[in-house]
Amino acid sequence: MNKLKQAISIFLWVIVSLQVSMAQFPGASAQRVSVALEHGAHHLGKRMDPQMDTWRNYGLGQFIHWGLYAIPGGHWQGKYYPGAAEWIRSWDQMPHDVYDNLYKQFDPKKFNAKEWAAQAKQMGARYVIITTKHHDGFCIWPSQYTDYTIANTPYKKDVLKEIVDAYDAVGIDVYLYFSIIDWHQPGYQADEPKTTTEKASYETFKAFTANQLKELLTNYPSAKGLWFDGTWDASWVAQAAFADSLDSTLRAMRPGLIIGSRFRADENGKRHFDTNGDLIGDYEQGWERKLPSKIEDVHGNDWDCVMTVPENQWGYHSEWRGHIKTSTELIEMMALSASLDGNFVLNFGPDGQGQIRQEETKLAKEIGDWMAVNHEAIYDCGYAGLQKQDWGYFTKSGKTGKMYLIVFNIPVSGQLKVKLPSGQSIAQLYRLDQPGKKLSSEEIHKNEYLVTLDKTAESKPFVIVLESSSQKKESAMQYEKART
Ligand code: JFZ
Repeated sequence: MNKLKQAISIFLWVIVSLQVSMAQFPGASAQRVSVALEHGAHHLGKRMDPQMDTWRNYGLGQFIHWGLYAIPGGHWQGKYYPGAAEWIRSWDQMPHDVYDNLYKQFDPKKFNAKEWAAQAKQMGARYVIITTKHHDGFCIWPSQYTDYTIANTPYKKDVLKEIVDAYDAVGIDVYLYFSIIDWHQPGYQADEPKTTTEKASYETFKAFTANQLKELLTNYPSAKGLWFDGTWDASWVAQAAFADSLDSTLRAMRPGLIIGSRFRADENGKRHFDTNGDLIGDYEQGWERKLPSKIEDVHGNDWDCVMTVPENQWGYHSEWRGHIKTSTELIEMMALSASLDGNFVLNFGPDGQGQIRQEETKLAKEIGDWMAVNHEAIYDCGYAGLQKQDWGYFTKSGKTGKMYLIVFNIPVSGQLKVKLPSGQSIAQLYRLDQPGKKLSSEEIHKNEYLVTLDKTAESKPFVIVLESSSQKKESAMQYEKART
């Protein structure tokens, strides 16, 4: 009898402790094997606070790369630099001392932050990421920790403040891009410091970096997050403990602060995803000039895709070569991003005078004209949970539950296939650009429909709103199932 009691209590103990260990990882499978990490992910799964909710609902953002590299614009002494314009300092044809004196010429006479913000607003961007300091180390704000700043240019004024104020004024949230790599700062090095002198010197660089970041959050209190870059060097990857503590300091300064996966590595040098495969930071920052193709690719994480107009130019290059993306291609990338729970961020590289080039202005206008009619299918929208079809992308509003068909390819039949989850039927179907006019659909299998389009030629992608209903409608499909 005693033995039986003992067996029962051991059994109960095993059940209870199993449940406790599973409860620690909601959403994770019971077989999850994990090692204890001091500097790994701080949260498993998505952050669900209001700030992060705002972030995931932006849909469209603008990236701006602006700095000294805009002056040479991808050329030096008449020669074309084939790399990304903002990297020209690393070109063997460009003498470092020449580049490092460009700041004496930085005097953007045509710079008007309000015009940039108005253009971004018209495009439909709901956030902007601005390069406060790129790899060259030049600061577009008057940092007190270095002389290599806007304050020592002929322009003198705080360009970053002008930009933050202008975007704030039109209701576009500001995020600050910051490069850890700093080619100008003494103490910075790419390799792990080895000698005592190198180590001491790298310590000064770490202190400098922390000071600049705290300064940015202090001076620009409306900024919602930091977008880190230049974090792949061995020297920085080895700084897991320092970066983790800096991360906490910055978050303590600004509750709700948003930082992506490109800031700190874990203690084993794992970047973006820690040793256990969990995302470090608040969203995945690895979708650079590339896009996922299916929902499984994003592993349930928030993410943004940052995209250039030509193949790989971020800063101003006066001579774009190769394929230049059209507004239709960019709108398709934005639609795909929304359909897989991501934000799409389009890059702009203003020139040395502070002007946004005509090609970019034209694209912004075309995207904005499309967004003016169709933004409802992008903002606050995410994965619809429906099977992808060849005509384009489904999105679903997290606020209204409405679904959207963003159509890029019309089949020769003129009919679009839609498969709804079982128990759902189509209640309303209309185009966003013709809301008064209902579209017709035919049920061809259970929960599977063909939507018939008018036979009109389309030159732009368009959106069909699908309001579904879970009310049991008598299915038109009365056929008996084939017996096999
Ligand atoms: C970096 C910068 O070097 C570049 O100049 C630009 O600012 C861009 C936004 O970021 O370049 C990268 C960084 C990461 C990847 C590719 C280019 N990546 O993860 O594929």
